[in-house]
Amino acid sequence: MQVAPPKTPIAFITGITGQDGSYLAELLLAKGYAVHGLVRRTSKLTRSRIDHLTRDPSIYGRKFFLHYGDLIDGTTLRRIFAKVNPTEVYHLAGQSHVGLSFEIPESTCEEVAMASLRLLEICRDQPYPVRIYLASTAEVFGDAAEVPQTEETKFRPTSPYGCAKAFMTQIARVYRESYGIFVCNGILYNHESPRRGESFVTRKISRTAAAIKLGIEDKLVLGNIQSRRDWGHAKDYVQAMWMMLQHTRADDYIVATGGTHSVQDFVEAAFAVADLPWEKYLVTDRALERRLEPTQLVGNPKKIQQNLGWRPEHSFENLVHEMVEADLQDLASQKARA
Ligand code: NAP
Ligand code: G4F
Repeated sequence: MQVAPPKTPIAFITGITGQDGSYLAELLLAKGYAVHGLVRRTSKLTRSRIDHLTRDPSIYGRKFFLHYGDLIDGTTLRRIFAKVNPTEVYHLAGQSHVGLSFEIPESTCEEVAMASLRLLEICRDQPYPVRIYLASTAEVFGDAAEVPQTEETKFRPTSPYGCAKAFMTQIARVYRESYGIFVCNGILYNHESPRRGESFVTRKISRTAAAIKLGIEDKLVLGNIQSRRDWGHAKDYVQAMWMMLQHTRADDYIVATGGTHSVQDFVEAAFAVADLPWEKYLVTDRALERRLEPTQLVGNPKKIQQNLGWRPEHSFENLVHEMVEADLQDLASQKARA
């Protein structure tokens, strides 16, 4: 038997400590949601991207709550769902590094593919309808069958990570069609910010440019600098996630800018912000190149623009500028404290 959902929207976010989870939590709190997040036990209590929320007594324990759990622990996830009774689930957690997925394919597939199925099964048993967002990716297109890609483009992943996300995206469609579950796949292209993990190329570049400027490092070592990506800003992309769950009909959407830049373009722009000659500091190392790279990942965002009215607010130049400035400030204050 289904019961009426609560009046205040209740969000449950997996991956709340990550780049997207932290921006999404801020967005939903500003919209009046009660926000619950899944966190893993770690040896340190600091969770840098959400510490400002847990340190605020007007928020933490009142409208912002954290629950210990892990994607591979279905019993605990089920217990959290029973306690929280979310109206919207944003499933963002999982191993998110494409290159690393070649080193740890089994755990990547367990976390990305099987854990998503586990969550869908739990949502199927909820006492009232729950809306689910799943974090799919451009990597499902891999060796892309067409350029730009649309929601109809064939999946041809080129990494274990892409394969696991392809399974997740397909199984969600099956659950939507066979059980009538309100589940949306956001097929997101690369999105970055000052909160981006330091092992991703944009943050590696912005951080190293800032470190060179401050005399902390003397070179930037990268793999394939001709690689191109469709880069947007994470703040714009979490807005798209929320919009998908507010629509009357569940569907899949590409979220992208529709344009690309090369890794070298990013280096040039970042070093220009730091006022440094990039050619002097950039070194390439073939050991950092991937076994297989996707070809020409660029998304066509027409469907989300037309159906949901989504428009990105940040430009590429604005993104690079914000990232380098943030790293300059952060490293300067670390240096001053040392
Ligand atoms: P991220 O910064 O790497 O964050 C990943 C999050 O998942 C972290 O909160 C991490 O927790 C959590 N996590 C990982 N394994 C877990 C497990 N076994 N149990 C519980 N939590 C676990 O990723 P992001 O950039 O925010 O991306 C969010 C999602 O979107 C990911 O699924 C990613 O694959 C997908 N995506 C990202 C992009 C992009 O360009 N950013 C594009 C397309 C799709 P810890 O803090 O404890 O490590
Ligand atoms: O920053 P990246 O590691 O991001 P990648 O592989 O595109 O994956 C990101 O975007 C996906 C969506 O399209 C997400 F699903 C995924 O979770 C993640 O957020 O690498 C970007 C490009 C690649 O071509 C890589 O080979 O940069 C190239 N690159 C060159 N040197 C490097 C480096 N990448 C990294 N991480 N480190 C380097 O030193």
